[in-house]
Amino acid sequence: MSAFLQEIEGLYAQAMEELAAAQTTASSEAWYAKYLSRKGELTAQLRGLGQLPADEKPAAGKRINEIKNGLSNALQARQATIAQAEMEETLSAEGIDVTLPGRLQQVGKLHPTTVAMNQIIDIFTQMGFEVFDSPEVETDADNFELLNFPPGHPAREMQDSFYTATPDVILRTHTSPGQLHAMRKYAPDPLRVILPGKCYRNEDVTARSEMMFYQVEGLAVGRNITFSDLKGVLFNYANQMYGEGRQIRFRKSYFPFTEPSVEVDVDCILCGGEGCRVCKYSGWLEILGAGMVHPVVLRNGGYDPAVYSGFAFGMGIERQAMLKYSIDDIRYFYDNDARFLARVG
Ligand code: FA5
Repeated sequence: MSAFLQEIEGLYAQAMEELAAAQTTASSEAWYAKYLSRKGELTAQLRGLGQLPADEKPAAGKRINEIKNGLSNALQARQATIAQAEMEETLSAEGIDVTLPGRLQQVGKLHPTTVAMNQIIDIFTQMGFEVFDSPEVETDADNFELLNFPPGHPAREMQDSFYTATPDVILRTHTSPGQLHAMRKYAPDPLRVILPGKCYRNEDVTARSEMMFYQVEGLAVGRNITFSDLKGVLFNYANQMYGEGRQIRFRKSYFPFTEPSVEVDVDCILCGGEGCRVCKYSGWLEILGAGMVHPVVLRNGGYDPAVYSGFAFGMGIERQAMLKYSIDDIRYFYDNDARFLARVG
């Protein structure tokens, strides 16, 4: 064997030995730079090929190419082994068990108030009610006075208001001022609307009461509307919302804008009517106020009370959701606890 071939065989053996000792990606790359790169030792040998006597060149050239291919293949195999070992080391250091199933992606849900509100809207729109938008900021006149609460009227005490910096402009305490907006738009035509939205009251926050809550108002005005129509609509609503056979009861009540006025209760589904914290141990949960639209309000809305009559109702959405989903404290609704939000819907 020529001296040249002896030298490159020695280089080959040495390179293979060093490659077998390389333990990291970085050391395998250094090995590549040392032997196979353009400035590497094997490339330098290739350049020396030109100096060989002509009869040695073919055999030497062939052997150098074989060695180069052998080293390239060996490098590829070594790097695959190193990458596998490095991955295993990282995985065991991070304590990941790759055989465990992956984590499910959390999908967002509608807020329980929105779920209940959509159900209520669906039930009433099926009965022919149209959704009517009305503002959250109202004048004292529309929130109270034109609904038959004169200034200083004791019924105003039922709804402590949040005032704005503008005199006589308040955050609405109920959705009832929307009745006036709807009547002004439709009078003298008949109307059947529901008005969903936020209300604000300066109240102590308890398990049953929030300072900000949602109501849905209902209003129907026409020539022959009677209290029986109101009862029929509310029975139908309660059966669809809470299931057939639900108990509801009408209690006489007072609102300045309806006459006669009632409050409607559903039997408490948290305690089955036996009495609990939510129903204040009465077995019943008040869900809405209702009545026949007061003649003064009809007139303020643009209808002649001698010709037209109407009924109205207003219900609290969170209270309905509490009943339907067995939620025993209204404060959960706006605490933003994702566990609560995931419960409904
Ligand atoms: C009213 O607000 C009347 N506007 C309802 C009405 C409309 C009567 C049309 C007649 C005709 P009341 O203050 O009772 O009434 O409230 C109605 C419903 O809103 C209550 O039954 C309750 O479900 C809900 N609600 C009232 N205050 C709060 C509160 N602080 N937090 C949560 N829900 C409340």
